[in-house]
Amino acid sequence: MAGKEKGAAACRFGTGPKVPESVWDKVSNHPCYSEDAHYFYARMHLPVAPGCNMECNYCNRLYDCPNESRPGVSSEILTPEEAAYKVGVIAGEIPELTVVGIAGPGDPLANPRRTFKTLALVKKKYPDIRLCLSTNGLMLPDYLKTIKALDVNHVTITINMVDPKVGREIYDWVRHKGKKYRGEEAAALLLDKQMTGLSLLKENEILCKVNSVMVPGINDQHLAEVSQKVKSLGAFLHNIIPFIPCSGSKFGDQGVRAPSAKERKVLQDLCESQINMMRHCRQCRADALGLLAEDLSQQHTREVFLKQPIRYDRERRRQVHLEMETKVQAIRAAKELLSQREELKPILVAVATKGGSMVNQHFGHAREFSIYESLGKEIKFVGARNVQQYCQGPVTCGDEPWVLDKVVEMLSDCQALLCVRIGPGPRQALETAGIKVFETYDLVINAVQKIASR
Ligand code: CLF
Ligand code: SF4
Repeated sequence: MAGKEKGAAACRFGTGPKVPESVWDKVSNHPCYSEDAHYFYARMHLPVAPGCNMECNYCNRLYDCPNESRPGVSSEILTPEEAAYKVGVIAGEIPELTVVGIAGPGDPLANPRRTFKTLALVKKKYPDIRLCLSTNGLMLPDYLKTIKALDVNHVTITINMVDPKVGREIYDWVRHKGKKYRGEEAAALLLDKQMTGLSLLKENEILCKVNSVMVPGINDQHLAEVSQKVKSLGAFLHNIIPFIPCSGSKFGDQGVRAPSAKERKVLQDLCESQINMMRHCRQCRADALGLLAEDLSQQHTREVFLKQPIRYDRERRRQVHLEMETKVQAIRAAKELLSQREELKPILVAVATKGGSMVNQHFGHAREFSIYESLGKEIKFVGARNVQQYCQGPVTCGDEPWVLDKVVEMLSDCQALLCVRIGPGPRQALETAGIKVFETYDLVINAVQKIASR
């Protein structure tokens, strides 16, 4: 659908290199593979894969909290039939849904029967939906033919190391074909399967994104090497995600800390010279649903969706996608215009946004700020930072000053903040910290450009 008609601007990945049109067609409405698409198109994870064939020292799948957003967490496990039914209901209710992925809460390929049955049902019943998988890669070479036959065009492999000596610190054990491996042997086996799987994906023209969990003191100094290696084997995109400390995981219990947003950005900037870098990941739950920046999973539980009728309407969905495509094109046109203007001041800007690539949210309502960087003639999205919502309503707003302190600290490396409205208290706190505040309602690109040109 998208991408056929446009010239050079349409074939760029974010601010990165151009990609061939055949690849562009696969990414243009995938919210994870295209930064522009993530403002408009939704994804849904189907939690059908509970088991795993290895133990990562950063993982704890036993803990479930509906308010927690991180991989491995799901409030329920669905059968393949329930999952396919849910796709029918949600694709009707949220026509912006373009991608259905299986990402756990265990590993999809450690649950092959449930995973492939689900994918086959969705492919048969809802052919305009893209299929996506996220795996540790251990069984990828074994199941590649099945993945290809099911038209799964996007596969993510989590690759945290390309050296078993680093790997032995990350993985407790790996179970492969009935045998359990530990230490360096386990890491070497996993690495071999991941590298083979990645090469096979490339050979079969299946787009591969590599996720790497950045763990300070364990693999943070090693991930540039990982980036280089996966690029050489044909990965399309690299996504460096921060370790989230959680009790019950080995690293969490040992007190290993999360990397700061600034440390992560330094690493992403370093790796971006060699590979397309994903910066808009929200580390979704295994039952996530909606735009990446929102999660509607708790509103669409089994109890709710099984009582709803399927209203999947392919023609209506096509119309909605055409409207979305027009909006995506407007953003690309604004980016293209930038390249014809004067150099911008290099600044970091925090934006309060509810989506649509617009400055369209009050400061006090933001649960995350999108961070944009102007550099040369480009403005790029460099990450989303979660905060506690400052204003919970007119009666209690401002009652907890430490919330504001935390927000200011989180944005301390930014020179400006854009929002629709802000009260005098927060404005003063931000400006005292050297963050200029601008109230506006505009396309983010245009608003940042105005500040960076002043
Ligand atoms: Fe899901 Fe992953 Fe497919 Fe996207 S998520 S399986 S590629 S449809 Fe996306 Fe979520 Fe980040 Fe994953 S924001 S955690 S990268
Ligand atoms: Fe957890 Fe995924 Fe590692 Fe399995 S592969 S232990 S589900 S993080």
